This record gives sequence, structure tokens and C-alpha cells, in this order.
Amino acid sequence: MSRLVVVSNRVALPAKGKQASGGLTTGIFDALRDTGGIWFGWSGEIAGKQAAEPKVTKADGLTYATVDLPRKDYEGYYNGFSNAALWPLFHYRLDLMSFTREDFAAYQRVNTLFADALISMLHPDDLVWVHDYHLIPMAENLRRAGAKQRIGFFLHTPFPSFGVLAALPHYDSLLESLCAYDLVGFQTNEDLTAFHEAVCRGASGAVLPDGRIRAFGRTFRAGVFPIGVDPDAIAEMAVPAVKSRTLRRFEEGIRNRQLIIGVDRLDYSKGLEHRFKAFACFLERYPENRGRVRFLQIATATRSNVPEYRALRQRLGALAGDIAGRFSELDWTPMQYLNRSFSHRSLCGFLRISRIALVTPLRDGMNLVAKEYVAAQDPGDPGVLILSPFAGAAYELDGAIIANPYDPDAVAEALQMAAQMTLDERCERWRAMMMILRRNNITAWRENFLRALGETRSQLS
Ligand code: ADQ
Repeated sequence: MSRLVVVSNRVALPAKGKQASGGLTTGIFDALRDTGGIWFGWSGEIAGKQAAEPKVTKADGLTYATVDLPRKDYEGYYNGFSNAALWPLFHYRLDLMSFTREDFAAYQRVNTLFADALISMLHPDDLVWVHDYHLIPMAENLRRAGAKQRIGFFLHTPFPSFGVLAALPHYDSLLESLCAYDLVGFQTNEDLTAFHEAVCRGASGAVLPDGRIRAFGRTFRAGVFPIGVDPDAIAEMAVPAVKSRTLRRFEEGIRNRQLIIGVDRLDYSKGLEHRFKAFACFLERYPENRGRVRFLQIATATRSNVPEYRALRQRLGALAGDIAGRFSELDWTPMQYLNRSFSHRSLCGFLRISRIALVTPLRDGMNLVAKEYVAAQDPGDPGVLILSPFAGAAYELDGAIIANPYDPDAVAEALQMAAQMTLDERCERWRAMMMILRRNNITAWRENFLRALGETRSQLS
């Protein structure tokens, strides 16, 4: 079996005495443990000057190799090109895209630095798996440094349609970088189709009859690999979590009211402002629910160095305050809005006791919370998932109520339908979704990707 080398922006270093938490981390960790591989990426540390050698840590049969980033490059690579240009672009928010040539140059420099640090650690037969939009030029840089290994890339976010992609200066350079991989993986068919179109229209490439792609003088594969969760592990975590002190105290506070939950990173792609307004619309249009429901929104702050995220946090705080001021009674508050984070175990507990989940991103590659919510439910009394059609998860979870987040009335109607849904219908919808979650679980995701990558032949070998 080939050794696996995973490359991602951040590396989940083994914390003493702590288990790897979160589905994706665990999924990658398991894949690496199978092959005794390397997990390579940024240490999360800013170095005064460029760190030449990667720091290597060995634990649990794995090798973790991390590099520090020079401050100047960190700003341009991470806060700049990755999170202020690519992230909004890939989520169809051209209005928020902020591009500078300096940021793009820093992005290229960091990818070169990563490739130069990694190349000497590679064995000839390794499979290299690069993750996400921060590291699109990795394969190109590794090839330039002489790598002949098979290199795959998985994009966790959506891939935008060509009309949107073309707004990015130097988009053709990114396309060329993507074409240096042996396999490029996407979450949904829509993303793959958009990539095909970009390659054909933006790079004069072609999709061959057998599905391979030819562009920039190379032939490679692209495919759909929807990321999954481990539904049984989530259920196992959720059952005891409900009995924890935190959860018991919280449940006492809501006193048998129907709990509506949202769990997201605080990010404009997650549609939180639209969601808050839709919840207000629901209370307005269906006043019989006042006093009977509680909306719990957990939104942990991320990327606080990017100005748009700070502005969003302020707007959300004001909106939550408005809703509380408008609808609260002396003995009832409609919503709780928390900017703190919880352990994955507690989150699974919150998901389990929630009668309705609102997963209404404006765009999302997949959205694992949607899948985690379904997996955490009590099979005898499952809750209802309300899901945006713009989340990758909507391609699989057809037992959810699909509601357009841009239409507050549609989300309000979905909430009313969910609140009134019979046990039989809830069970039927839940069973249909669980079947899909079990089939497309996290193990299937990584095995399918790595099998497909293993079956490719390096273009240079
Ligand atoms: P994210 O945008 O981070 O991931 P998501 O898939 O919803 O989005 O969440 C990833 C993980 O973070 C989940 O396991 C979830 O439980 C956890 N999480 C989310 N909000 C949290 C919170 N407030 N507190 C604690 N934990 C929280 C990116 C893409 C997604 C894609 C994933 C995986 O943007 O579209 O589904 O990668 O490919």
C-alpha cells in the first residue's frame, strides 16, 4: 500500500491526552494511520523570519510536519488572497471579494515555500492528497521541484460557475494550477460541471469521452466525492451527551419548548442574517408559536482578522437584540445567540435535543452540520432538518425540507411545517436520510478518493 501524505493549511497536532475531534480531522487521521503517513501544513505560528526546515513531531505512528509562516506572507496568503479573495469568490460573493497583486504574490510564495519544505520528505511511491483552496498551486510547485508522485486535490468549498470565476484576476493561472493534479475532487456534480466549463471556456481544454480532462498539455481526472460523517460515532456521542450537566441545565431552562437549532462558524456564507430575519418572520406569521419555541444559534467567531467578519458579527448581535426586544415576554425569550464554541460531544447533544435544525447557508460546499444533525437524532423521535438548496448536502439529503434562504417567508413556512410534522413523517424522512449517511460516510469518502487517485498514473512517470 502506498504511504499517504496529507497537505492542508492547518494540521491538527496531537494535543496531549486529547483525541482528535471533529469528523474531518478524525477521517484524515484514520486514513493516515492506515498507511503510517505524514500530515503536512502550517503550524499556526507566525515566524519572525522564514523557517527553513519543517518541525517534525511523531505520535501514534504518524508524522506531523509543520512550517511557520513569515508575518508578511501570512497576511497576504491567509487573510488576503485565501480568505478575502478566494473564499468570497467561491461562495458567489463578488461584492466582498478583495484582490491585490501583493496578496496573490504572497499566496504563490507560501505555496512554493510549502512545496520546497515538503519535497525532501516524499518517498517515490507516496500518494499526496492536498486539501482546499489555500493550497491550489501545491502540485504545480511540487512538480517544479521534481515530484513524480500521484497528487490529488479536494476542494471543500463550492467551485463557482465560469462567469463568477472569471472575475478573479489571474483565474487562468489558478486553473492551470488545478490541472497539474492527477485527480481533482469536488463535493457535488454542480461543482464538477462548473470546473468542466471553466477548463473548456477559460483554458481551451476538453473533457474526453472517458471523463478525463485535457488542458495545458496534461491529461488528468476530476470527480465528485461528497464528504460524509461517521453517523454511528455521532449517535454514540450524542446519547450520553444529553445526560451531561451542561445539557441537563439547558433543557431545564427551555422547559419542554420545541428547540430550533443553528450551528455554524460565524461566516457570511452561512446565511445567518437571512436566518434571523426568517425566524422573526415565522414568529410574526405564526404567532401561536410564541412562547412555545426557542431558537438556539451557536456561531463561533472565525477569521476575526478579516474586516468583513468583524462587521458581520456586529450586525448579527444587533439583529439578535432586535428580535429579543421585539418578541420577548417576561417569561419567554425567543432566541439565544452564542458566540462561544462547544466540544463536538456537547454539540452532538444539542443537536439531539433539537426538534428542528435550520441549516440555511447562502452557499456551502457540503455542510457537515446538516449531516451531524440527522446522525444525532433519536430514531424513535427524530427532529426535522430544514436545508438550503445551496448547501452541497441538499444533493443527498432529500428527506429534509428544502427552503430558499433568500425568501424569509419560505423559511418561515418550512419552520411551521416542521413544527407541526407528525411523528410518522419525521421517522420516514429521517430513515431515508440515515440510509444515505451510512452509505456515503466519511470512510467511503476517503476510500473512494484515494482509490481513484491510486488508479491514476502520474503524468510525469
Ligand atoms: P465549514 O465551513 O467549517 O467547512 P461545516 O461543514 O458546516 O463548515 O462544519 C465543519 C465542522 O465544524 C463540523 O464538524 C461542525 O460540527 C463544526 N462546527 C461548525 N460550527 C461550529 C461551531 N459553532 N462550534 C463548534 N463546531 C462547529 C468547510 C466547507 C463545508 C464543508 C466542510 C467539509 O465550508 O462546506 O462541509 O469544509 O468539507
